[in-house]
Amino acid sequence: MGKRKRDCAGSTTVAAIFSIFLVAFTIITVYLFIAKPWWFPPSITEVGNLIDSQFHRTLVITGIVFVLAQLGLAWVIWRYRDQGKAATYSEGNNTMEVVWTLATIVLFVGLGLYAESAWAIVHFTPAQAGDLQIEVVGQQFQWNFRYAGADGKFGRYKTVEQALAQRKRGDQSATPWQLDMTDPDAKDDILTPIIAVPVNREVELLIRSMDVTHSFFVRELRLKQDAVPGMTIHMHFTATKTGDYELACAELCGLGHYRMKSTFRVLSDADFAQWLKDQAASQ
Ligand SMILES: [Cu+2]
Repeated sequence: MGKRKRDCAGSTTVAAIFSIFLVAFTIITVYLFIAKPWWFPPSITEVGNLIDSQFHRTLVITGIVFVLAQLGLAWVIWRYRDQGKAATYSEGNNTMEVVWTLATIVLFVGLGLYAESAWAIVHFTPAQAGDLQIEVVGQQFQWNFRYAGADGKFGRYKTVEQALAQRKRGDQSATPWQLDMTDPDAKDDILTPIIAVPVNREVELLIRSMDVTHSFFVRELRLKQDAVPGMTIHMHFTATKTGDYELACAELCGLGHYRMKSTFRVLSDADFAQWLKDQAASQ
């Protein structure tokens, strides 16, 4: 009888370990989000600031839910630990089911509506007239950029027929992604391996791809856009801080994907004009 009583006395250890672990885990997680030892680089666009504010709003709301849920779980584990009695069970509570389902819907839809304006500025509002257009072409495994030059017009690329005819004549390097130099608009186009933009001026990218899907991603712009073969996708922004930033391909595009990087450079007006002049001279 005495032995059986000891068997049924219940256990505090397992419940204590689990509860303490959950509380410690919650405190460490919250600390990492507040102290921010690892965080995004600062945004350099107004849209980026809007996105960051939205991110923080979402993080605060979901953070509060997270903390309450983890502490609640720790409390339940401790409160209903094995106390040597027969277990009771509940078959659920419809009111609570309805309440937390509705609360989740309100939260998600609300945050979505709140974020809509930041999304719309980039995706539904066209760029202003007179912005600086730059063509971006993704290719396994590099980025190519093109500026329209003094005439402000992008020249034609070779047609497939032109490239094929050139190949027949023995020039095996001919492809339809080379400028057609018989087009006067193409003569002053400037091709570059890195992209530079003037600070505080609206830039419109025309994003294309030669082969597979790539993705134009600069963390500081808070923008990421796929480059899709056969399409020209427009994206616009105004960078507000000079500096050199990393441009990466954010779409797994083949074995060399990891080295598909370039530099995104934001320059003052004078530096940009000089840079473009240097690039033109080296064509
Ligand atoms: Cu790529």
